[in-house]
Amino acid sequence: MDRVSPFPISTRWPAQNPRIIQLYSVPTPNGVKVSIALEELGLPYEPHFVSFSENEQKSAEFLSLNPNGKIPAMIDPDGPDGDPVGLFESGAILIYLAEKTGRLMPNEPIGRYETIQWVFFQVGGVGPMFGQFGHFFKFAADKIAGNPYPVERYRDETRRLLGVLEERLQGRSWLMGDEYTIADIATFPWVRGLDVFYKAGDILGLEEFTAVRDWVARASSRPASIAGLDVPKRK
Ligand SMILES: N[C@@H](CCC(=O)N[C@@H](CS)C(=O)NCC(=O)O)C(=O)O
Repeated sequence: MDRVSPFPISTRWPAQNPRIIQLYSVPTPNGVKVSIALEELGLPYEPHFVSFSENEQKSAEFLSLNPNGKIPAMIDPDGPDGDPVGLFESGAILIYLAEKTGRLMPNEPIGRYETIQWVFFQVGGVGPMFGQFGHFFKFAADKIAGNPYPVERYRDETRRLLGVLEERLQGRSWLMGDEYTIADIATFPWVRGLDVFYKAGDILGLEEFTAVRDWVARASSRPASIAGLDVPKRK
């Protein structure tokens, strides 16, 4: 038997090529972190689209790989010691891919921990706070009509986090300096999404964050980003 079939998720999303990484995702800021990293690393992978409109992320097959019912999730049939490994949480997946390949993260210990620190900053701060901002500003605006508090709260926190990134990027091309790492890959899709998905450039005053804007433009224009930003294709 191949090494992907034992994972129940493969009954709903069968692997065409079970010898390569299987990615279960949607092209959202969390999902594209993994496709962009895989493209940067040149690792072959098979993307599977998980339909939110059909609530597939909460299906029994998906929950068998990620009990938290959120994309992205991944199976590497060629994991540590050649054994297959299934993973969820984008930050854990990015660290795994960096360590598997010895790329996209400095090898020396302090640089490695600093990179992981910025990945956690994204996963614990940028993602949840920007996500709440987008929820109230765009997706649930009708539910809070007449109450400015939710948008103001998350707008202020989003701007504060952008300020942290702006400061970090002074004199640096990337979050870790000269080296493009998983910290950039984790973070830039979320900042890009403020404009592209939420159309919130004005309310957030995005033009003030010049170093952040230049960094997003640099990261977005990398060939791997262009290739990974639309994966898996929406059905
Ligand atoms: N901390 C998780 C967050 C994942 C997450 O929030 N994924 C969203 C899409 S961006 C999702 O699957 N939402 C569907 C749902 O909550 O049902 C990670 O970084 O992987």
